[in-house]
Amino acid sequence: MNDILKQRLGDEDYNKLMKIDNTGLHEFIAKYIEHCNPDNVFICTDSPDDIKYIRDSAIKNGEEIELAISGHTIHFDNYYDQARDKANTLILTPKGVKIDSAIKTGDREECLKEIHEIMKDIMKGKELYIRFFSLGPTNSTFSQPVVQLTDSAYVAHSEDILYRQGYEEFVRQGSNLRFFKIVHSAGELDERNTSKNLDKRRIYIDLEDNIVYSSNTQYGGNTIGLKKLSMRLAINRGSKEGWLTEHMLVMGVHGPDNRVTYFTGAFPSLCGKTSTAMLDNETVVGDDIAYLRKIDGKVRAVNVEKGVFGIIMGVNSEDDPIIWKALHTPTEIIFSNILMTPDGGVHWIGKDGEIPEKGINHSGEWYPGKMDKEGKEITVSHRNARFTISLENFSNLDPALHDPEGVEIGGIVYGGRDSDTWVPIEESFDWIHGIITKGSSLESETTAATLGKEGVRKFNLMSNLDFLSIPISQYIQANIDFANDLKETPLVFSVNYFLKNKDGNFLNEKTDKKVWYKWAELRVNKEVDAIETPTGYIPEYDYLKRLFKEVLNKDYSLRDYNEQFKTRIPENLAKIERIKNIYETQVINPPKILFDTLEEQRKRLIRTQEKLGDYITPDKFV
Ligand code: SPV
Ligand code: MN
Repeated sequence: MNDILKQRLGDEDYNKLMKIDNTGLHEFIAKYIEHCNPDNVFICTDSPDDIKYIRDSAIKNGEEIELAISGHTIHFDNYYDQARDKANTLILTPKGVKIDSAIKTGDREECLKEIHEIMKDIMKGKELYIRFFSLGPTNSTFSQPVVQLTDSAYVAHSEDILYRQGYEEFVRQGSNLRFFKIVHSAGELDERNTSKNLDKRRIYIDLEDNIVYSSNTQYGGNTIGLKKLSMRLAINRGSKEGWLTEHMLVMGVHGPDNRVTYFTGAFPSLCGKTSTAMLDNETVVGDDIAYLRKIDGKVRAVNVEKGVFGIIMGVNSEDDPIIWKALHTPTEIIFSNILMTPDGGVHWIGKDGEIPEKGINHSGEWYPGKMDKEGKEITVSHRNARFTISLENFSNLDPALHDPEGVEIGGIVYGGRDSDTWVPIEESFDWIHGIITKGSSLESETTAATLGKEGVRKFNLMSNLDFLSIPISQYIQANIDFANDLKETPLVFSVNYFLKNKDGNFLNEKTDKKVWYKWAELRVNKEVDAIETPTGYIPEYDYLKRLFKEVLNKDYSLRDYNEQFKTRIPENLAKIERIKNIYETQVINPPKILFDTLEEQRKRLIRTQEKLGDYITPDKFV
């Protein structure tokens, strides 16, 4: 093994690697250097020179193009490689092991054979970049070290913006290291430097060896090893060790007298997660992935990342002032799959200003009205186009981002796209009621952005279904058990920004959510009463009215309140039936407490319906 490394690395990189005293790491690296067979290997120690080398390589390789503003670059993924590839992302399981049908699995032995065939000599003619990172803050019980092998300088560069550097941590821990391993290759590239062999795009997650393989793709969600790839490994590891990996934002909600109460929030993609994390009167710790642990009887959470890989569609100066400002600052930003204009400017769907007449986007040379091979009009940017930027560029960054202890969590929020059932905000009766009737019952409606019919509800428990690497029942049980022996249990809320009236118009304005979090913050601190309904606790009108005035300088009418906060019994009953049906037919061995909790809620709803009818305004419960 040492011979291979000496021979393939050259003196300088060999010495860099040997500073990390870990034979398992050396063996792993030697194995994949031999197997993938790159022309060069670069070991990144996170020194400014090494970081610059990676950044420069992305431009030299043509994976990124420099834009007019200093530090800004643009990257394009293949036109057909614009999102997470759910069909080819498999959790590898040993023969005979059955997991819920909602989690895609592959036979471990066969898939390992297949991916190794695909990756044989895949890096020929290319350079392999080897990088070390820490998921979560360094020097912390939360830290999970990761080694990334990739032949994409774009991926290695993105990770520099999004994750905490870890070479020093690897050196420090040496033989004690326990780390996740990622092997990625973009595969052969076409004339635009995008992955060419998309038919051989694979993302295979091997829980047994804690390795993720990713081939023939560049889109970040398939390739940035520390994001959704490591997330699946972490869900598995945490479930065995009593901590949680969640698809959650972390934010500081600011209460009276400079009090800050931290919340986590889970929302499916395109349901307001980033815009919630970015509320301009609160502070952001993270916008995508959180680890939660019990420390001294309290729940504490960290942001696994330190940057944002955010959706850019719709970002404009009025709705997203903080993001807008950051995106116009000369700082390190990678835009992906938007339009680059001839003068090195950029444009995307929903940006302020006119759509340019020409430029280059994810489809190549672009002009308004351009059609793709399928006869579909190509928009100025892809709907899933993104920006990659470090959180330090946001004016609402919370100072606790890098705290090794994480932040103490007072409340957990679950939200989806729901036009007719859940009220804008509601607190559950207790932890189990919240985990079952809110988290485990989360659904979200499809939008015009995705293929197929609009408004179809999709089940997505805890908004984490795409990333589960363990059976659903085990995941729910881990969430339930998480509250055992806590001295202080976070309150669990549901939110719904997407309620509509009969005419299909939204019942709330985008900014109303600011009020819901202020109310939740007061609830966590036991400073405000609430109204008990069959589905949970909701705000009182008088108090909300006050908050609307204070926070938004808006007069909140009783009519709006009643329309938004009435309990919709038929819709809630229908939802319980849907959720019960999913657990009965699609989930192996769901915990009994799930059905019991749903049944209790059903009975409360029926009793109320008999007394008060189908649609009940809050005053009837007082
Ligand atoms: C999401 O889709 O939930 C994302 C982007 O955060 S991705 O990296 O593709 O997962
Ligand atoms: Mn996400």
